[in-house]
Amino acid sequence: MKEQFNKDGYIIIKNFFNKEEIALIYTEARKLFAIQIERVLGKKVDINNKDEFEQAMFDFFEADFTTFVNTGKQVQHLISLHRLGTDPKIVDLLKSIGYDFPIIGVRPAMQFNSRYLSKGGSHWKLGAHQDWRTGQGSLDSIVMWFPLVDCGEALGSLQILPASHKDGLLKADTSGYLGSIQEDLPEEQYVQTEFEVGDLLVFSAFLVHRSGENITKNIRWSVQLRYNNIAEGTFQERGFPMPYIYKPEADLVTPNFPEKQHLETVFA
Ligand SMILES: O=C(O)CCC(=O)C(=O)O
Repeated sequence: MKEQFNKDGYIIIKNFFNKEEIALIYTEARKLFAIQIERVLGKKVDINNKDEFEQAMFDFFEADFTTFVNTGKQVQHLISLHRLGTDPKIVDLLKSIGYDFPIIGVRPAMQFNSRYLSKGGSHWKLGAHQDWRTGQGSLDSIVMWFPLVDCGEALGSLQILPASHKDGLLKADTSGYLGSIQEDLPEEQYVQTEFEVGDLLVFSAFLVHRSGENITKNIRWSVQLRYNNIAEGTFQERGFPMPYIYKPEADLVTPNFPEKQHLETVFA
C-alpha cells in the first residue's frame, strides 16, 4: 500500500468504512438542516425523501442564507464526524503509509456541493489545486476524501492527476481554497474517481485534484479529513506552522441575548 501511495500519490480503499457509520453522519447532517428548514420554511421535510429534502435545501438556501451558512457550519461539528476522524482504523492506515506520529491537520470538513447551493456560481466546485498550499503542514500531509452517498462522474466526484504529488508546489493564483493552479496541466491525464458509500480516497496534499462537474439536481455530500506527521523533519524545523484561523466573533451574534429569564428557564 505504501509503495503504491508513494508512486501514484493516492490510493482508493474499497469498503474502508462501515456503511452504517457513514449513514449516521449523513443522517445527522440532514437532521440539522431539517430543523432549520422547518423553522425557516415552516414545513417538515422527510430527510429520507432525497428529492423532496434536497429541494427544501435549495429553498432554505434562497430563503435565509445566513441561517443556511450557520447550519452548514454546525454540521462541521457533528460528534459522529469527529469520531470517525479519530477512529483507530484511520490511525493504523496513516501508520501503514509511513506516519510515525499522526496529528490532525485541521477540523474535518463536510461539503454539500450543488450549483443550487451557490451564490454567483463559483464556489460549489474547486479548480485544480494542491491542498498543501492551505495546510502547509508536514511534507507527507495526507487528505482523506469520501462521499456520504454513492458518487461518480455525474455527481461531480473528485478528479485527480496521478503522480502529480512529485511535481512540487505549483504556482497558484491565491493561497485560499479557491486558488487554482496557474501552470499547464495535462488535461488527458486526469482520473475520474468513483465511490460507493464506505470507500475512501487517501491522497498526498501535493496531489493535484479538482472537483468534477455535478450535472445532477442532487447534492454531492462529501467529507475531507486532513492529517500531518509530527515526525516529519521539515515540519519540526519550521516550528509546526498552523495557517488555519479559528476565532470567535467580536460582537454578540444575537444582540441583547440572553436575558436573565432565559437562564432561569434553562436551569429551573
Ligand atoms: O470535494 C471537492 O469537490 C473538492 C474538495 C477539495 O478538493 C479540497 O477541499 O481540497
